Amino acid sequence: MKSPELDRRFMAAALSIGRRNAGRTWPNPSVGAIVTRDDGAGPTVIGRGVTAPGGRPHAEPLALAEAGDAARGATAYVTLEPCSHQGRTGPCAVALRDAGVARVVTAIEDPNPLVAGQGHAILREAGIEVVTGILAEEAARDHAGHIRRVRDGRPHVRLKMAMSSDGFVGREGAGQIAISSPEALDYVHGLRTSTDAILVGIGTALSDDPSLTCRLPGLVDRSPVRVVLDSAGRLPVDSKLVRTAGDAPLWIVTTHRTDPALVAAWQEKGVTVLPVDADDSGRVSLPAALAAVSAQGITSVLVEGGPRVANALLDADLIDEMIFDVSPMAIGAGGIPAFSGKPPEAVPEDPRFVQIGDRRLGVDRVLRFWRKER
Ligand code: AOF
Ligand code: ZN
Repeated sequence: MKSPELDRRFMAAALSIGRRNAGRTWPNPSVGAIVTRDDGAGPTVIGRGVTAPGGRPHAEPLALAEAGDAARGATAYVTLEPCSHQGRTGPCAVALRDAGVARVVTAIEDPNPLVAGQGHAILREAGIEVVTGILAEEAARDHAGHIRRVRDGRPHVRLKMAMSSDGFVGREGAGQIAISSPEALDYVHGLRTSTDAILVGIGTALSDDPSLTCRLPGLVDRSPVRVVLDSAGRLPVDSKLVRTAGDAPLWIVTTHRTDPALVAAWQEKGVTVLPVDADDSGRVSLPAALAAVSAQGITSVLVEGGPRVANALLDADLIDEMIFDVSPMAIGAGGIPAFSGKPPEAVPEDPRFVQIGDRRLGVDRVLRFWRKER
């Protein structure tokens, strides 16, 4: 039995399996694959796979291994076109062909120039039925980081901001104010685990002295790479970020003018230092910083502050996704706007984005916006 409705259901299952390793497969996308077989009573899942942490093995050989000999004549659902290039192991398209799969359903083509349609071609040439484009929009969102990195040499930039009902992220001189509900905070820690890297500006690093690790019980080992933009080399060696460089990777993006003695002291603590060009104002050039992080393999970054970095990224048109955690509390006089220099209501109305989410987490409302394809 074969129907577009069934294809969508099984692709939805493959997408949800693929999401399991989001944030830990870089430089590769976290792909999901399932194998189904119909022995007369309707199709049943006989194999599942998700790209392994670190990016290998790919999803398809894992799903095929679980299916075993039953893969012969079966249908495979893969969230991304199976690869056609020779890696440490053979191409996934060849593995599917050699396993005797009769039908392959994919969500989107792999834009990686090493693949770019050739995976589908290998399958079709072998006489396998190939259907593509099933739940393509969802898959393009899940694989946004991979697509962005391959096409533009930068990661998918996801901005998260916790703000008061009147659009402020804090109050002048008040230090860190607790804005998020506990439920929203758990959600943010979940975002950290599903993004490759988390990025903050030096202003936030100095004022909050954050650790930026994922502290959901049992998920500490899933902390993302932490990236600090520090143009002039101001992050102290005794900051929490540097002190925890042994627990979760810490990368400092700085300019070439930073004191070599400080660079050496950071490196001694296990920090990876990425020197990039400065822009006209002497700060780290944002496109150069994102390119440097992408060159290391990072496909997605979560920007968690502060207002200066957020504004600079928005002005440079480098934000792909925005998540606003809006608390019912008001801050009022002396409030620091979420985007320095912009009125609080200006951002959700930004025509460059479409709203794709609105949910309640405890007393907070979490709004999600996605960059329109331009
Ligand atoms: C697949 N299945 O599960 C993933 C794929 O460096 P390699 O050899 O591991 O290849 C990485 C590329 O393979 C990556 O850039 C992307 O194009 C594709 N990822 N392909 O068939 C998978 N993760
Ligand atoms: Zn592959």
